[in-house]
Amino acid sequence: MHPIDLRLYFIMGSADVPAGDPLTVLEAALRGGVTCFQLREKGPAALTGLEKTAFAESCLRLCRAFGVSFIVNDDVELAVQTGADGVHVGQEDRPAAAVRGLIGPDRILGVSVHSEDEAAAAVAAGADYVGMGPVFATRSKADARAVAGTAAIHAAAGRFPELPIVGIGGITAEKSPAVLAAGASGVAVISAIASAPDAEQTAAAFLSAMAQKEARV
Ligand code: 3NM
Repeated sequence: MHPIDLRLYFIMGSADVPAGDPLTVLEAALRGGVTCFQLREKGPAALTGLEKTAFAESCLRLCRAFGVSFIVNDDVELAVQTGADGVHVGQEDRPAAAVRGLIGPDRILGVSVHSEDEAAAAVAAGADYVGMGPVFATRSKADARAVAGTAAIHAAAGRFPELPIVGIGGITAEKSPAVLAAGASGVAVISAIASAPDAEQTAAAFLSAMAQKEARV
């Protein structure tokens, strides 16, 4: 597997930046220090076909320029076609074990989970990391589950100490230290960065909030 730095995992699709240019936002987030990026093109306004492929290629180029891993949500074919570093799937997408078979052993496989049992199944299917949420209330996912707080992360981290876990859902810079304290390796973020007036400054604020937490431990 590629080494992947999950500490500040930015997720975005074009629909998450309705009023601006998503590539400008991605570049600003990368300048601010996001450590990993997932292209998540979802919803009624999502790009499809050649437009989606071209957008993915632009995102990939930017990520490469900053040495940041580029992960594609759900679309295994797009991930393979563009040479992405990995794929992320949810519980309602193609089964994780099937995706692992399609992408081979070297690409990163991430799986969204909501319980210890789903985390166990993801590990068995060959996941390299899991996303757990929603930690806090979110408006970025229409079909999000009930808010789970940090308890689910704490339980999963205790049972699978080697499994990298990223918290997701409603996470802000201020709330990010609590997610790490529960045992997560990082935080996954859409709106706090994609909707920020200054994505660069906001990404940097996340990293500094998390670094300060570590300095206190
Ligand atoms: N997955 P924001 S919550 C994509 O719980 C996604 O699995 C979730 O966006 C889960 O940072 C979520 O804007 C949305 O709250 C996260």
